[in-house]
Amino acid sequence: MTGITLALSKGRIFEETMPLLEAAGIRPLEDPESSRKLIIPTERADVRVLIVRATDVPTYVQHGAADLGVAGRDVLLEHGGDGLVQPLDLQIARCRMMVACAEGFDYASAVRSGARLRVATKYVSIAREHFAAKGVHVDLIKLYGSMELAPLVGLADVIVDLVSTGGTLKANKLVAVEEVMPISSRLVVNRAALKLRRAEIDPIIQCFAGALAPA
Ligand code: PRT
Ligand code: MG
Repeated sequence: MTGITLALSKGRIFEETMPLLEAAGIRPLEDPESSRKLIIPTERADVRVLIVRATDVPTYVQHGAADLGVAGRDVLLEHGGDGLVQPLDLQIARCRMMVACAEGFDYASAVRSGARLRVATKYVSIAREHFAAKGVHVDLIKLYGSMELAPLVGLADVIVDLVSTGGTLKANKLVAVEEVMPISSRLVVNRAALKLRRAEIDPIIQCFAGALAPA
């Protein structure tokens, strides 16, 4: 098959990737927010965009259903990154992975006490590694959303979640107590495609690189 297929998620990643696509001369012909189409053609006849869930981007690229994609560092760490090359940190969709708890919870002494900590999160791998590195024993509780609820109803002592403005934590009377890592989105490329079709794929990576704001 010829042509380039790019996997993107709707919302902030699509919006923040748009200027980089422009730089590569790739203008999608429909807006994924209003269109129900999942395969969106672009002004370049040789490039199409797949609209997938943010957490599914690495899977499409790993299996070669898409050649390139844009995914958060959070999503890539949870996926594991098999079969993917990550040539660029695009510095978009930035936020921080944080440990947070209820306002009244004494996180520091809970950690010091050595008692097991109940941690609710969608990011089980990232949380496991974080607490293992600190030598804190945890019971991980996997959730798929609305993590903020867990400490409020006694499901967990703390959550590990993404924070950008802090508005969601504040609205639920939670406080961030520790940074796990800064998060931004990366360009990901199928490893085999990059080897076999470097002549087609390299120019796109170069256009993205050139369009990044100087650090
Ligand atoms: O929404 P959906 O369930 O379809 O998928 P998704 O949440 O995985 O996708 P999307 O588009 O919301 O997020 C895509 C990527 O954006 C993530 O993988 C992150 O790398 C990045 N990103 C940047 C964020 C945020 N900022 C962010 N604030 N992803 C999620 N959030 C959520 C956070 O989980 C929390 O619920 O926003 C809430 C906190 O926001 P503040 O502003 O109140 O702090
Ligand atoms: Mg979301």
